[in-house]
Amino acid sequence: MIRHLVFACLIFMAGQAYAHDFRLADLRLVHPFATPTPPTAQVGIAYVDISNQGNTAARLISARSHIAEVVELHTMTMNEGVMKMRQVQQIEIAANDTLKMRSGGGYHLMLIGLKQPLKAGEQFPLWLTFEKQGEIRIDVWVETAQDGGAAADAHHHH
Ligand SMILES: [Cu+2]
Repeated sequence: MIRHLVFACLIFMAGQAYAHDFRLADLRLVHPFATPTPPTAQVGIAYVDISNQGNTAARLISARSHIAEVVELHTMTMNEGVMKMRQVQQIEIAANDTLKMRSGGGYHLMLIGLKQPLKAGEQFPLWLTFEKQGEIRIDVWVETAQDGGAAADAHHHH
């Protein structure tokens, strides 16, 4: 019971005071969002910008959420006009650098085996594990790629 209360307060404070970003050691996780899916979709995609304020590279090595059977780290590339997605074992963020995830290419988190559709305006928790920094829970907002990208960009400018 007490543990639940503490947890609820932390989420409340994070949501209220800092709009939408999360800290883990030298890492800042900025405005995680996922795009809405049609009712019968089996997969969804989440994005989160990761700022590494440390002096060594950081590595995201896994992700999970109750909302999907598995969450894979993916990259997407265009090859002769054809979009190609593949799983990667890790996503590296260089020292003192920011990795931005956006729709249309590059890294993203693939939610496979969605247990419910992602509806605009809702949120869900996602756990990220980093090689050295360990695990963190973040709250992912469901919104369009355009809104999510714009909101994430705005976080980097203050
Ligand atoms: Cu993918």
